[in-house]
Amino acid sequence: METRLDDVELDVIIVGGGMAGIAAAQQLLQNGMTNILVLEAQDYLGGRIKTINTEYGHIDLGAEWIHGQKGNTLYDIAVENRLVHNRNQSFYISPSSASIYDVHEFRTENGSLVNRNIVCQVSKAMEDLYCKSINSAPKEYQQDNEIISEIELSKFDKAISKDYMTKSFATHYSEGFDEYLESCDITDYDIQKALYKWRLKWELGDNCCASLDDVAFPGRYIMCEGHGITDLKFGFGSVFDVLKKDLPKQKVQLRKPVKQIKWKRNICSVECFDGSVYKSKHVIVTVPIGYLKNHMTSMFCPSLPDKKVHAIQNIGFSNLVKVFLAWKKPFWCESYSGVQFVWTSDSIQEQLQTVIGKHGTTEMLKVDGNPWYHDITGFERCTGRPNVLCGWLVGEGAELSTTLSDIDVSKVCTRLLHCFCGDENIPEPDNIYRSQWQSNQYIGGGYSYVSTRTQDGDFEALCQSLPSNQNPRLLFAGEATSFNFYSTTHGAYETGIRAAKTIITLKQQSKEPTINL
Ligand code: 6YU
Repeated sequence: METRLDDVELDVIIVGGGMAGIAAAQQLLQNGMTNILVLEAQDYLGGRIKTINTEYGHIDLGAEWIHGQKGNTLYDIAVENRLVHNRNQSFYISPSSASIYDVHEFRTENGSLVNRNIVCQVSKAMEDLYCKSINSAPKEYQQDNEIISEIELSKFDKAISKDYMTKSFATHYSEGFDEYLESCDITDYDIQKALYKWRLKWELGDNCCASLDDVAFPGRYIMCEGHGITDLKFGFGSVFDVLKKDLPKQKVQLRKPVKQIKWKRNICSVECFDGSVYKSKHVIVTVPIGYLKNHMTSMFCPSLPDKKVHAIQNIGFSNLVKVFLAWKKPFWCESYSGVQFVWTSDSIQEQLQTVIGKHGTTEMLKVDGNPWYHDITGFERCTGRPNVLCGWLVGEGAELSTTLSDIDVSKVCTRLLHCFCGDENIPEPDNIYRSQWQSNQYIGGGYSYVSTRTQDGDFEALCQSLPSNQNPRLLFAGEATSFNFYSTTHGAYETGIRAAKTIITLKQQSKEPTINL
């Protein structure tokens, strides 16, 4: 007779089968801890890594690139498995990053091309503003790339000084840019300001936030050395596949949303929404911070300590939408890499309204009175997929667009391309693929950022195991619990390894104390 997993006592249950969860599982298995189970709410593993294969090639609805190289294990895995695109190939297109200024066209809503010198000038001013502040950061902010243990985390939290991060991203940039503008040629003033506004939108996307007023500057994020963006031949799913390939099927249960975790005993009990109950010595929680924000009250018994609740509430977590448009036949030429939308006035609104109105759908231009499409930063080519353009919908627009249909979004995007490219003949795309992370009840948004609401001690409280770091029954992992690499897949990976190592070390030391309640 087969053993039912809900009858046995497990060593570790991992809640969530994204990057952090699978990294933890892999680490435990490699260290001989095989009595484990991953409970994943959805019908696939990967979480915010979701590569779909289409007739136009792969589409990454979530994570797409590896950020940084040196010290980034995911980069090493990708290289070892020959998954990385060769930058020197003629068809390689530099993907979206702050340096897209070098390759993309910047156009205004009238279709006019913005002078490249001005584009580069503004780009440099913005980069200088960013670097100036990073370089003045206290040393304690800079953790090396080594994975640290749960117990040592508090050491880093002490580095968070209120004086250092009270400024928001918005304030930092607006003060600095005003100063920069004063030194500029007055004739370029309007276009420089318009480019600056474009850059702020790009930052909304990079930070995945609804407002830059809420983002603490400069945050704690550190880029691993090497290229900031590594493009993958078959999408991010291919890197994830390498990690999950040694995970035996019976160690994973899909479609198993966890309802409640009872954690204040020697043995934790994990109850799923389908009524099944599993027991284990340790539970590693890797669900996204968006899910925790919405469910932390009912998910834990006893409730989480107030400090942890506040830390979860104070983390920034908002939305970002990727819009992929695909044509059977591209309308662009081989050397084209993309177009960025630089808005100089609102006049296009009327034009858009008239043209789209002919199809009887003008209401799609404004959701709740807001022109959501202003928050599309532009469209860019995707390496290896010659018929696809990818656009980024950021900030409030990302949130507003979730109520629109694919057809409506596709029509508005086509109209934007007509205006900004100055070409009325651009056909409507044959297909559209859109990420919808915010409306996914198990994710709830894009990725985390350090908010200006963050208080001293929040990071430590967020990561702290319960009932204590010395007796870790309930452990926390996932991208938001990475000190320097939050928001990324390698950050998530590192936290999964960290949680697993904590348990492995305890087991090796046979130091699993009993709690008597
Ligand atoms: C990266 C990139 N990238 C684009 C977009 C998004 C993200 N990221 P998971 O959510 O994966 O797993 C948790 C699981 O838990 C999940 O499967 C749930 O179903 C499950 N679950 C929930 N509730 C449950 C329950 N009750 N029971 C059981 N299971 C439950 N990262 O490295 N490169 O290109 C991008 C991008 C649109 C949405 C990204 C990128 C972020 C990563 O996707 C993300 O961090 C990890 O996958 C998370 O893994 P996890 O395991 O923690 O959670 C200055 C400064 C600013 C800093 N910014 C710098 C970098 C900006 C990053 N740029 C990203 C850009 C893109 C394109």
